[in-house]
Amino acid sequence: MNKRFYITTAIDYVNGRPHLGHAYEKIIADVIARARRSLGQEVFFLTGLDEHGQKVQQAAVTEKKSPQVYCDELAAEWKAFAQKLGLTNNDFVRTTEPRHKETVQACLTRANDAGHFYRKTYSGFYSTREETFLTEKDRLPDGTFDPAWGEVVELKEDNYFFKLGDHQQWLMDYIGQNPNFIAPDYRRNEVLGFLKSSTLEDLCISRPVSRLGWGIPIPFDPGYVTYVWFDALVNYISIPAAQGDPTVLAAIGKNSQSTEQTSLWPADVHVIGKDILKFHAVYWPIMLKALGLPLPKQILVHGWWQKDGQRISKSTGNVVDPIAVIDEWGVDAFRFYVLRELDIGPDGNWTDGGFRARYSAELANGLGNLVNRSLSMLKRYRDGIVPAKSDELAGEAAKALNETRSNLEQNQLQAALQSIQALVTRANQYVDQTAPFKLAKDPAQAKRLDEVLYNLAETCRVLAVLYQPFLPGTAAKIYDQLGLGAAPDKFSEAAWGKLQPGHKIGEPAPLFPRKDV
Ligand code: ME8
Repeated sequence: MNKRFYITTAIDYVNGRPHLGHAYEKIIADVIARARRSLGQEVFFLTGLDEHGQKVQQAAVTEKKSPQVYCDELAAEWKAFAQKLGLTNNDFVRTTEPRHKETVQACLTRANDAGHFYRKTYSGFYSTREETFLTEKDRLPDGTFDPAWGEVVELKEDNYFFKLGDHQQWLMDYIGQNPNFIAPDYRRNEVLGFLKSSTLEDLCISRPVSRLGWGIPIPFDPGYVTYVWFDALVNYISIPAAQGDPTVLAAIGKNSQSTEQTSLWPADVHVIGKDILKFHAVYWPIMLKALGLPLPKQILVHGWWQKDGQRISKSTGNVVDPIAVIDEWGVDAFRFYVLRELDIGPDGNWTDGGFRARYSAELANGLGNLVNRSLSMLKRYRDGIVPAKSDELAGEAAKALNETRSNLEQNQLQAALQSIQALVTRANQYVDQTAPFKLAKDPAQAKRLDEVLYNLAETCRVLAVLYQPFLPGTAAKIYDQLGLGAAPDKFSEAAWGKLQPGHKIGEPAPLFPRKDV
């Protein structure tokens, strides 16, 4: 049984509406998943929803619905959203599903039996909005708490705590010895800095049922439910357990209920946003260590989008609605823009003008124009029949292929797009330099025209394969217009010279209609 390349995203809070940030993260993961498949790996891509907690409970009460009905309705919208983005996830986890809850409870039992938890009385301040306990360190200089915490209440209650502090030195050593564990580098340094400068406080992992009913019951104390993060993070192993992953099943002491065994754990990449870095790079590794499980290979941390230089916010109306953009411009244009504009790491800024400018310059006039004029000329001058092979652009195509492969293997998606675009630019230049429309007027230049037309058609084919993880619909259209039956989803097909002389291409049609803007 081969271990599959296992990639996950953060699971979104079900009670928000899908926005640009959610879409961006899921597209990053989808492109990596598709790229790995194209490179010949077996992939398992997981995304889903985080459905427990106080906010969901409150929202359901406000709408006079049971929390489960409320979640079920919203989950349908989120699943439709995943489809709209063209995601190729292999599973979709909802934390209210029995298969997830069982694993959370098994993990709690294991960790408790191994002595990782203790119960103590907590008294102090609690932020209801963020569902978290606050300490003196969270106070502002004037003694109050930041309004971002929402209502802060004083509490005195018994809870279960997870001994994080015992593992601080181990975690620092691990991060130090595994430079690729947290990417990009500056996020790794941020975690190391935090671990070096502060002592980890033990993590409260429970909430009394009397205060929060909408959660997973703690198996060894029915008076409590699990704190949301201990529930949410476990999705990364609960789905492998449900898929029969032997490593996870052995760690939680369960037998496979699935007929098939799929080896997934450890995850290869957890794609997450910068705000949840501490949960993934500090709490999660320690939870895994307590369960005797290996750590994920990489936590890949992306930045946050703003719109017009301001925080995206429902209350101020400063939002980008991915569905509206996709309906107007197509899903590939949306996928292209977010990955081309923003590297994985820094924060980005969406402007409608910036989106239109890239659409027009890079998609309509760049790739779209190249494919359309190349195939239209082949159709017009050679009746759509591919002429004899020629390899004038083979060197440039090979360069794009090698650079793209290397970038994809390192999850450098923006750099991969730049390498591919360099080939588009070169091929458009080649059209201008060789002027096939002039060659066509001179019968003595027939052989030269054949060469040019072959180079252009073959470059379009190579581009379809290279772009496929990013622009799956467009890549399929290019193959279709080339009259090629198979899907352009195998990277090895990007090798030069696979387009056969004598083959008849299909009908050219614009890929990215120009818009008057
Ligand atoms: O944090 N730009 O859920 P969530 C880019 N349920 N990314 C953004 C963003 C923005 N403006 N806003 C949010 C949660 N995100 C938890 C996760 S994982 C076990 C549990 C990203 O719906 C954010 O950084 O608030 C996170 O990675 C993801 O969207 C889900 O955020």
